[in-house]
Amino acid sequence: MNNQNTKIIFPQNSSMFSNVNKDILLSLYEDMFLGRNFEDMCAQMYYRGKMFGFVHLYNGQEAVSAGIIKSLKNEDYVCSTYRDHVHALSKGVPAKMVMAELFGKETGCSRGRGGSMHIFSAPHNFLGGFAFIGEGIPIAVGSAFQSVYKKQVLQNTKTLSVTACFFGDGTTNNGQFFECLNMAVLWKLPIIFVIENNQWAIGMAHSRSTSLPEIYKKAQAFGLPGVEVDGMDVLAVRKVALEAINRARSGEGPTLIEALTYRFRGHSLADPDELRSRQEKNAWLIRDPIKRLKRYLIQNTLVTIDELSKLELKVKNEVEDAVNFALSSPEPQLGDLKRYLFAED
Ligand SMILES: Cc1ncc(C[n+]2csc(CCOP(=O)(O)OP(=O)(O)O)c2C)c(N)n1
Ligand SMILES: [Mg+2]
Repeated sequence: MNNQNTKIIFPQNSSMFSNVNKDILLSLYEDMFLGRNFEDMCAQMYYRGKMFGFVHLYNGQEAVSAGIIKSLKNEDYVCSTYRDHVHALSKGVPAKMVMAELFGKETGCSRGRGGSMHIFSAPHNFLGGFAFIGEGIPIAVGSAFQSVYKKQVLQNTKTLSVTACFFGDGTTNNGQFFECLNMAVLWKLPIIFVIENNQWAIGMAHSRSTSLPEIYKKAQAFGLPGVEVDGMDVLAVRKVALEAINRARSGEGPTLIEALTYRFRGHSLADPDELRSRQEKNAWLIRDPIKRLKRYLIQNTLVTIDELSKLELKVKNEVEDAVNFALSSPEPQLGDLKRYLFAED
């Protein structure tokens, strides 16, 4: 079937010997470990009937979220897709508020009205959560535009905020992608387009659906830097992220980053995942970004197994607490059915 046409591209570069301090290494590990555990817990809760609708998990892609978002500042913005839980966690939205949102509870970050595909948090500059593919790209361009406007026209900020806009390989075949690249370059916007090329768009292999499979090369037509990075290597992602963020913040304009990655689960929890070959899945599974960082940390005696075990236990407790919080939280009131449709004074 599709598998015969699927070409597996593994990036050659590895950053594993770069100089990153221990606190940062641990925070990257913690963030990826939280993302993985949170998503595994979601699968459990979904199959127990605790959450409804479509739920798209992020397993396998954690190095992209951690490498990019952990390099941003609090005042920077993140715009996501329907595969959004882990992006929100990396941006600092508390696990319990994301979990409660997935349970449809009033204490969720979108007050239980959004669910899995519409995670949103104004205090964390987390712009969502969008069910339509490509829907977030113009929103992210707007976010980058307001930052420039505030600085240059209103003169009320000292530095530019950067917006990181995430989307998938399949989405790059949509029109908004090209329109937004054009505007971002034209106006030198402080934005990073992060393409998570996980090789598939539901059951459509990337190489069968696009004219030029190397997405980063499409940047050239619009005149912005296009960078390909190993999306299973958090330190490699972090390195290109920092360069792109510096560029954006100093007013030099946008960068396109194509992170080569893979999702370890089906497209959504409703997908039996029968289209991708076992051979292809295994080839990517051995490149698991979390195990890879762990190996690197231990082999280079940067941390002890004890330190990592403590961190892992802390994260597992955080995810347990998130479930208990979501379970014990109230449902939205029926009388509030129409609330939040419009802004309140
Ligand atoms: C405008 C629009 N068209 C079609 C869909 C149906 N759809 C949902 S996910 C998806 C594939 C997207 O693949 P990709 O961008 O690679 O993201 P991934 O799921 O791999 O993270 C499609 C076509 C949609 N949600 N929105
Ligand atoms: Mg994809």
